[in-house]
Amino acid sequence: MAGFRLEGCELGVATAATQVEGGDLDTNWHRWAAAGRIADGSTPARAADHWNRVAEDTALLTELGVRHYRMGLEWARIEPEPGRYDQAAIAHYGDELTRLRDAGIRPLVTLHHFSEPGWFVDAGGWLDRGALPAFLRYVRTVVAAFGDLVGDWITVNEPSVYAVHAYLWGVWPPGERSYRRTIAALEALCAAHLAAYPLIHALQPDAVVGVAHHLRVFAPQNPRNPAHRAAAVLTRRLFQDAELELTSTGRSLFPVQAPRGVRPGRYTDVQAINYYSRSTVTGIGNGVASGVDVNDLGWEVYPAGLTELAASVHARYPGPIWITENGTADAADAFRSRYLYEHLAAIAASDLPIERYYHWCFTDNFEWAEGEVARFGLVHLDYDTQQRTVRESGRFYADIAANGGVTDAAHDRWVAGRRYPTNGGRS
Ligand code: IFM
Repeated sequence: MAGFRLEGCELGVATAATQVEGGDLDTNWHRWAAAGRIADGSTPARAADHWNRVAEDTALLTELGVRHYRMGLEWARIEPEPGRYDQAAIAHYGDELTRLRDAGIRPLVTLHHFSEPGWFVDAGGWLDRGALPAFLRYVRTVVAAFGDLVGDWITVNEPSVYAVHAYLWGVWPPGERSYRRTIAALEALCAAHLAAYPLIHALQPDAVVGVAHHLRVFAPQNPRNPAHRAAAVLTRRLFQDAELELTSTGRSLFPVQAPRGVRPGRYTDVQAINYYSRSTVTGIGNGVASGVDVNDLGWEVYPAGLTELAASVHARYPGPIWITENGTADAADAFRSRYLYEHLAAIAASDLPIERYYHWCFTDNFEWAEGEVARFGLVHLDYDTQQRTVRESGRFYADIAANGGVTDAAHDRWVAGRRYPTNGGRS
């Protein structure tokens, strides 16, 4: 059985503002790039120039036949100075959202996806007392402006990824290495969600609101080694379980504390999962087993993990699930179709309420500290000319969207014979 139907799960693609829009802005990431901290020397000022190509990109989304588009808002565009809202930027996003709706594509809007204005950074970022009121002011403005065009919101993207890269490993802005401040940043981002959730509902009672969690399978490198097993449990707790519990229920789970005044309750309308890979650990960290299938960034390809994690989330927090990101870095487009096939097949075979799947990414884009080299797009981007070309995997995705699943013919054309590279140990 090569083909399958994808019942009850609608398809979309995902992006984030800083990764696709381009523009010479003052954000934490533009500053980080100016400081020479991007591996390939690129900057988000170029990206996919999406800000100037909304009409072309909406037409491309229509060509792919997707029903959903996850996009981010660039806070620094909307509020370039504290309390000053740029009406032209707001109108620009309003125009984009209108175009999407006119094209029959439902937007899912992310309010914070790793990037923030320079003035917010200067004030101390998420560790400053003023961070939460500033974020809520921005959220109120945005929801009031776009509430008639948007009903689905992600408040914060991958809080633990942001906290760990920025405050523990020091590889993202602000480049700190402090466990204490990592936990404080994680708590601040969770607090931002816990406060934004009721605010959005007060403005828009029918809104669907969630946090996009980056979930990985954490496996002990040697399952017989108790230290490795303990490391897997601890890493999972720090990296995902504490964040999930706090943002879903308002309850503390060591090592994160609920903010004062937050009552336990329901704080998400949907469990939003970003899934890419499995990590093999020996301590607190993020390793990769050897002899496994990997992508261009060396991340293990482990399709079963998607539904393993979704089932584990669903057992704790029943309700609808959206896969708000899933994809792979594959510059040659050699195995992306197989990756798509295997992850969607896992969804099709499960009885979990996975209502939506957003592939990451729509086009190639600026991949944070890695820059432009990591190519996640269904659509290839020539950064110099900004020419977009739908990859074969993009054509496969369009075929899946058109047929409500993978046909045998599509499997033969796009999947059969495609192989992942391995990281050694077996061919
Ligand atoms: O590009 C990122 C995205 O911003 C957040 N989730 C993971 C993606 C791939 O690394």
